[in-house]
Amino acid sequence: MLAAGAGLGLGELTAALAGGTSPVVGVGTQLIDLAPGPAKDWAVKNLGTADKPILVGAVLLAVTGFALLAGVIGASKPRVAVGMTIALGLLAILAAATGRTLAANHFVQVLPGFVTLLVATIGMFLVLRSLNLNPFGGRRGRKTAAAEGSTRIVGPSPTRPNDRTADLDAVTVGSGGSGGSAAAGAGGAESGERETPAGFDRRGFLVTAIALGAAGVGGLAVSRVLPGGVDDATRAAIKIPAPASRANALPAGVSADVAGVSRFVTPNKSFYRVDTLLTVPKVDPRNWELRVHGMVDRELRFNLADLLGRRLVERDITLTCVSNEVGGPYVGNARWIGVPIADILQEAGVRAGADAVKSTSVDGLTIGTPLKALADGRDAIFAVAMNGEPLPFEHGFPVRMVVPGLYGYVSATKWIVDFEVTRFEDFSAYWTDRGWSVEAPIKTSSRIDVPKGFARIKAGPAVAAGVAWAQNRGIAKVEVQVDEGPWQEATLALEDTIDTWRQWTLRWNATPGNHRLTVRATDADGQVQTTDRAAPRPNGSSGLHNTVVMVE
Ligand SMILES: Nc1nc2c(c(=O)[nH]1)N[C@H]1C(S)=C(S)[C@@H](COP(=O)(O)O)O[C@H]1N2
Ligand SMILES: [Mo]
Repeated sequence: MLAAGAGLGLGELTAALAGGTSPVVGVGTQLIDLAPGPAKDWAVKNLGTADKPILVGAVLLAVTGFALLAGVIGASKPRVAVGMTIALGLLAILAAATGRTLAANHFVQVLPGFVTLLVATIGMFLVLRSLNLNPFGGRRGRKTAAAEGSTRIVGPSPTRPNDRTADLDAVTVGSGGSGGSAAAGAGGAESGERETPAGFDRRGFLVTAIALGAAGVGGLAVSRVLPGGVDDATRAAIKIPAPASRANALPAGVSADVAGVSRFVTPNKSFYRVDTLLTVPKVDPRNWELRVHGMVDRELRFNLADLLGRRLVERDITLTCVSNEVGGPYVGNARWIGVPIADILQEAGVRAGADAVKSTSVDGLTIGTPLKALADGRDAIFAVAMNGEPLPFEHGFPVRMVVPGLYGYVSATKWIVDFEVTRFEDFSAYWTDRGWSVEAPIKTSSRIDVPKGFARIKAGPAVAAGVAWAQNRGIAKVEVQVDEGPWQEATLALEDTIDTWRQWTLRWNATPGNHRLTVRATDADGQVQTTDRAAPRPNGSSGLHNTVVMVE
């Protein structure tokens, strides 16, 4: 048990430090994969979310039993015990090598199993040797000669200075302080050893046992308190399969050719970020799982490999934060790849009466989304990639929701782990508890990027440009007003999709003096952006963006 414990402890530590499959989780996952359907259904139904710890506990129990058996057999057949230990290690390696794997590097994948094999085997060998059951020596171990003259080892014995047991007891005597207690200690040791086999290396056994115990407990403890999470190389190495349905190639005409206007595709590095976390979760994709449950006919669970193996779609979708002030920066457009949420809902089978989804991120934050927005044909997805790479950690790696037309706080759950079909009346989400609306479709909005506020420009022909968005409806028209003049229709850049923002430009004749430019958009439903000023809370800012320029 000491040998197996040390192997598992250091195996877990390796998994935590280097990545790769944890021996216990690897074997457990294989058991899940190999379990027949009815057994899985039973576990899901009767054990619920406790199924994971129960499975891990069962694996540990089995390992303990196996190790115990190896130990008992080892007393008479030490080689068999070493063989059984090797078999245990090989099982860990086999589970890692054949399990669902996301690591690009197979060596790292099996490294923890290999460490378990090595440490457990060496540990078993050392324990056996210290018990004078050297599995490879035909003759007795190194202590035999020293013990030969006596059928048992006695206490402190100045006549045998080479005996390590004697040394140990000599130290006990020396540090005992009073002769009485030292004598008692030595006497106890003496009586305790009457039954031990000839050549039993007590100190060797103790040192080995303590070392193996420390390796097991220490390795396990350290692996649990390590900061955890994966490094960026692991994230970047995940291969996103080619989507079954590609986004349209971007026509050059989606970008207004004006310096200073927002880039049509927002680079990941400059994409706005809104969440409640001080440290970005670095979810290990090997341990990640999404649970789909609630008012469904079938509870479903997906790991990342499962999702990557499904039908993927690639879509350009503009995200907006409800906290964005008029003219503010919390809007960005990216090319996402993901699994259509509608596919998953259909597979799970939504029960009558459900009207919402409560999704939960790895940090426990909850978001409520109207069910109809996930199943009305729009491209709501479980996104796995953003602008050609796996999701950046800050943007929800490994999987987040993206729903065109809804503000992020009611739809864009990053680091998602739980997806529960339910009813709005049965829960309240994180932001709803903080004074934001339960439902929040994105308001038709527009922004002036050029000129910047209070810019100085030369009199004469000038250009204004910016972006407008009304995701899931589309932008039909953008107009600009100079001072109190008539609304002038801006030139719209090509539309990518109705779910993306749209760029606009207006050429105007700048006359000396200060001028105010105001912009308004009309969505494809014909709704003109409202002039009513509203603060972001509770369901998004409204009102028209304007910019003052100084013309010289
Ligand atoms: N887990 C989690 N997901 C979250 C949030 C959060 O705080 N935690 N914020 C939401 C909000 S308010 C917005 S606007 C978007 C922002 O996504 P981004 O940071 O990738 O731009 O994520 C949404 N998803
Ligand atoms: Mo947001």
